[in-house]
Amino acid sequence: MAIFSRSGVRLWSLLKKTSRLCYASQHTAVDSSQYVTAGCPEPNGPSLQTSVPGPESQRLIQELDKIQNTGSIQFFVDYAKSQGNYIADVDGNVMLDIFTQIASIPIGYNHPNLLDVMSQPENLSTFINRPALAVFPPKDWVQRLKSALLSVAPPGMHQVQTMACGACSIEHGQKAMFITYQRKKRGGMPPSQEELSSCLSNLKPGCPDLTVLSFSGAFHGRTMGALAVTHSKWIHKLDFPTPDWPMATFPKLKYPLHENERENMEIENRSLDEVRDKIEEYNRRGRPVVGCCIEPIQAEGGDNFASPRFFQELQKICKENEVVLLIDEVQTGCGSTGKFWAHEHFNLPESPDIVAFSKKMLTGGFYYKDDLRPKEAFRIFNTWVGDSSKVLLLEAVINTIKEYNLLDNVKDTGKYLKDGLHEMEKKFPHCVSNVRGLGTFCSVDFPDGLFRDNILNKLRSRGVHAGACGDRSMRFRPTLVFQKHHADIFMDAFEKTLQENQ
Ligand code: PSZ
Repeated sequence: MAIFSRSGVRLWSLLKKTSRLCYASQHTAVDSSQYVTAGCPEPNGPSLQTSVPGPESQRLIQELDKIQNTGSIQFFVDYAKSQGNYIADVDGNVMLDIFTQIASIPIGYNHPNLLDVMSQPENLSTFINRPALAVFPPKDWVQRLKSALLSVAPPGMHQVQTMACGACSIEHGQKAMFITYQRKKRGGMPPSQEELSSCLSNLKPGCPDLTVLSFSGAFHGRTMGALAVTHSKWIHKLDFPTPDWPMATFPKLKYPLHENERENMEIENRSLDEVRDKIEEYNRRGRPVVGCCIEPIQAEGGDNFASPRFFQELQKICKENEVVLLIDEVQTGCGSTGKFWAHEHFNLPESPDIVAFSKKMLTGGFYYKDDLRPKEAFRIFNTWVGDSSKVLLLEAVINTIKEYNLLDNVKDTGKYLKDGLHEMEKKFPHCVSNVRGLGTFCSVDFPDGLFRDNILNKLRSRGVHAGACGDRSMRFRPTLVFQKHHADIFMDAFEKTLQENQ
């Protein structure tokens, strides 16, 4: 654990005091300091006072509904009282959180190492004054980028661009593809006057008809370019005039993998053939494919995996066709698969061309190969281009991952979790199927979406907050400090729930 400054001790003891006050009135005594998980004190288990959402959450939802649509809100959270793997709501309920803000909490709620960053007087100006980073960076910016982002860069990637969120990172990664393609096409010549004027009216040749290939079931974000490569659900897409860009079928593997090797290989080969065909077709139509976006594991689309061989072949096709390969690690990055980047599981002969990140990385952004670096300033640009205070926190996250060997923890806990899920699959074969995962990035399928949603609700009434993905899957997106005893708490609630529902 980091050594506290005086103000750090104050902040932390305040947080502890308030948690004790809250827990004092509960039936199940929860001593916030009883367990310490990778340096983070947390309750010894879930404890529920009301159903979720409870009366206070419902009151707040009604209040908020006067101002905005609240259809997506599950419950209101007390973030000061949430600790480690446990999320506390405004009704005094404490739940084991295996969804973690849609996979975005790296080392648990209120980890002391993060509170410590907040409490260092020399860091305060970074939190208070949000800079326009591409114009007026703070004096320690280069050092911070090196000690945080570049220290975990995928091998062979030395350039990094921060951004605010995941979609924004994908969007600007695509711009890097387009800029590079056009620069090469011009062969070192500057853009013509016609290009400069036509681009202002969204017309050719300044706005060329370039395309980016993506996959069925993909999710890359909701801004226009990111949405054009997203194909998971209509709710993201309907009514928006996204361009007609090529889409290939993402392989849908059959489980268990070892019993379906030949068929899975054929499924993947069909996808790869489609990729080749789409590139050829769009190139022929004068709408060149300049980039390809893919998630290492399709998350929103239902936790769909493909083999390392598939990704190796895809990279080969991209290289043969001079297509820039963007691997979207927004949900998979930062350790939850047991390696820092999920694509490290694929043994690619060389790094992808662009790797996008956000969520657990706390800042959005992307790494890219030198060739994709824009020659002119202001081409990949906006006001904030990220947030330097998030990079400060990220540095503490990365140090904590190293300090507590959290990647090893993820591998160990992930194996334990997956073994437990296989047990459930054996015990309840009509309910649970397709157990899959890397590290703790695991998931299971249920017979249909209704069944799944019912299981998630019942789990929540047992104090476990889990998430859905795809049509009928439940996904595990715990923190990197999720351990075997947390997996036991989940498995106990899961088994009881399945017993009721079989
Ligand atoms: O409904 C939504 O907008 C959701 S639910 C989960 C996400 C978005 N995930 C975000 C995401 C992602 O999982 C991948 C693989 N790529 C890009 C994004 C977009 O990130 P944000 O949401 O930060 O723009």
